[in-house]
Amino acid sequence: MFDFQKFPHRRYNPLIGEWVLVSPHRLERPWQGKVEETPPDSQSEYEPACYLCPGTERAGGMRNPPYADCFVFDNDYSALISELPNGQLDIDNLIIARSERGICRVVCYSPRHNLTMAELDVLDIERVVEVWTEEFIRLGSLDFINYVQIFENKGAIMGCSNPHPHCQIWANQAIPTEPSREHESQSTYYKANAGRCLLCDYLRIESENRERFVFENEHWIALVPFWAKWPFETMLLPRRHAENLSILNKSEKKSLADALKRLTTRYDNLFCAPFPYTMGFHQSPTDGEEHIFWHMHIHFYPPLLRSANVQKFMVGYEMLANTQRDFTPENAAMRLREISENHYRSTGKTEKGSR
Ligand code: H2U
Ligand code: ZN
Repeated sequence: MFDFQKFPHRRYNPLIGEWVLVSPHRLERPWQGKVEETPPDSQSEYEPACYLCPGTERAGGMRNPPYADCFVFDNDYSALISELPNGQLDIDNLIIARSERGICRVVCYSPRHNLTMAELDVLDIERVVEVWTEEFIRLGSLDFINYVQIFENKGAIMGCSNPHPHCQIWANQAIPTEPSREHESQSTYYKANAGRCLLCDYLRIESENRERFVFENEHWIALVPFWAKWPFETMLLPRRHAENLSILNKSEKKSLADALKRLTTRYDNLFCAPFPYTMGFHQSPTDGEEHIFWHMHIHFYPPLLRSANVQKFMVGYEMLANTQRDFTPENAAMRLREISENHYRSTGKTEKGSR
């Protein structure tokens, strides 16, 4: 019997058709590389210099209203523009380009500058889920918007420009690369398996021994996917087959807010520090077609490896060959499962900056 917890092997990611190399035998590799500075924990509730706080001025002279819960606005530095002429370039099928229309939005989760998702009240997160849903429906219904990407960068090492709790929404004409790969895989699986859903089937297998489950609530399951490439990568999946946010009922949305709070709290507690990540939804396209094979989900891709200040780099072999990890996804799931759901900042523990 091959021991997958001990020896090198490759795992297949059926959602995007990629492999990850798992090397559990080299777990205790010494580290003399980059050490992140842990950011100070002592920001105030309101920062007059923050362009996302209520009442402050943004770039370009716009002033934020004195908002009380969520606040959404058009990104002042949008990567996409809604009104554009059509442009096409194709030279011998090798030099190819197309004009791209779209809209970029910024969503502030809360007027309070120094809170993260983990520290918001579940009721506040419910409001965020409501706003995501409204934005998804409104942007998705525009005729030139075929995909709505909701994502959050948290932490300076993930490129987040401001600790004020916020996310972004980029909505555009083309289906971007990652969702498009998932789209193809789920569609192909559905056709090849008499109309069964790839992720419903995956959840059924994972539910048998739950070794990669982190936790579950009434409507959502948080797990480390079998093919996780980031050390503590997780996925949040609705138990019920739902293509996108617009299909979720009230109880499923409440349950999602609960799951988001619990997962982000576990992350912060893992190294007793604000846990950086890129988080985002993958949902069915909004191109007006039927996408019954789509099972929505949320990915969390956190870069931390073994402490608040040692991160994993996706370089070298990862850039040139395929992604690789040392400790197994089962091991990561076990560690996340064992962690408390009471936030460390509320229990009086101090940050650990050490390795
Ligand atoms: P990130 O921290 O995830 O990059 O998000 C902040 C976004 O806020 C970023 O996309 C926008 C930036 O363009 N922004 C404004 O729209 N107005 C501002 O005054 C500053 C930043
Ligand atoms: Zn702020």
